[in-house]
Amino acid sequence: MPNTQFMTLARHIIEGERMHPGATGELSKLLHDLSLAAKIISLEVNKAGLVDIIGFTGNHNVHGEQVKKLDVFAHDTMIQALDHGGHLAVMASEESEDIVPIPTRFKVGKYVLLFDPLDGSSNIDANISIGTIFSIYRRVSPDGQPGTIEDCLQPGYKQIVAGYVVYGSSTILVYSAGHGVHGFTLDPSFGEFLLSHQDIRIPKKSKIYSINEGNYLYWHPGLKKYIKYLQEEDKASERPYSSRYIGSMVADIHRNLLYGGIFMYPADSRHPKGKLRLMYECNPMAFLIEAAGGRATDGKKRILELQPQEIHERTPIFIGSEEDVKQVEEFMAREEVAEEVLVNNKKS
Ligand code: FDP
Repeated sequence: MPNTQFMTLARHIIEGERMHPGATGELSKLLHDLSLAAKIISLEVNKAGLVDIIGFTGNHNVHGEQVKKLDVFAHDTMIQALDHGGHLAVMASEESEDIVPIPTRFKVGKYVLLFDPLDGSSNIDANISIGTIFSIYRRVSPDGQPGTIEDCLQPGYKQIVAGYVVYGSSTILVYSAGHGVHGFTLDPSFGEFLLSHQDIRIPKKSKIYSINEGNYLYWHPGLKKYIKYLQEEDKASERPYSSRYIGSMVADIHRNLLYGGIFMYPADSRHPKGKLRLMYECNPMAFLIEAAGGRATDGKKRILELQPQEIHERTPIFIGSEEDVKQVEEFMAREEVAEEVLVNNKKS
């Protein structure tokens, strides 16, 4: 057991790599560059109220949402910190419609990085926690060539590392390379991420649900019943649950990871695919939550097994404490069976 006192992120990554004989150190360098980008973004996020950086650029991102200057800054910072290290073949970002190639003047490497540079950005003006989410794969296209869209469109179970950085009351980077989920808090006085949350495990059952209840009218009938069930009183099953919804995925998931909870962004009658993005929001979060002992599905299928068709596709998501996610799946499945019986009865 290594001494965890003053365990920096850099040391933790290197010690993790030592457990894999034959590792080239490229992944460590990639994670190091990523943490550098996180420090720069964190600094800028903290200055957001001081400098005249908040506000709309007047542009829209690929999803038609208004882009704020800080989103652009975070996207550019990620690329500038990561494109020249020689470890990446290609990148993809929420802020870029197409894949982000590695400039030809730099060496191409064997890894693929997908990221959401600043998730929850509609909260920036209100000083609410926001975050950066990232996902790393091994390339599938031939080495030495520019990376391709196929490198980016791999199912989530093929991720080798995933993580997020939450810019909140402090800046915390949480990552997993598959074995354990670890959190590091940025010490702003000397600019190092220090191990603060070792081997995080999400409680199997929780008392917290997180969902945008403003969409209630449009939900699946099983989901409506489930939420009503959580609000009923029953001491044995520790109901009613508490409702906690920040509306900033990184912050909501981070809280639920530590305290236990279920976070849901379902499909609804207006948005049949939900809202959140599979490749750089749901997959990395599902990888982390599963590594912490939780569960993540689209209501039926495991998020990590969904075969992506395009970089910016959306998926419904139910993620968090295992028993709670299983229970909402059961509520929805039961309602679908009941509906089928009704339809069949009408026909006969
Ligand atoms: P935002 O629109 O502020 O960028 O993925 C985007 C996201 O935030 C998530 O971080 C958040 O969980 C979700 O959207 C909030 O959506 P609603 O406002 O529809 O609840």
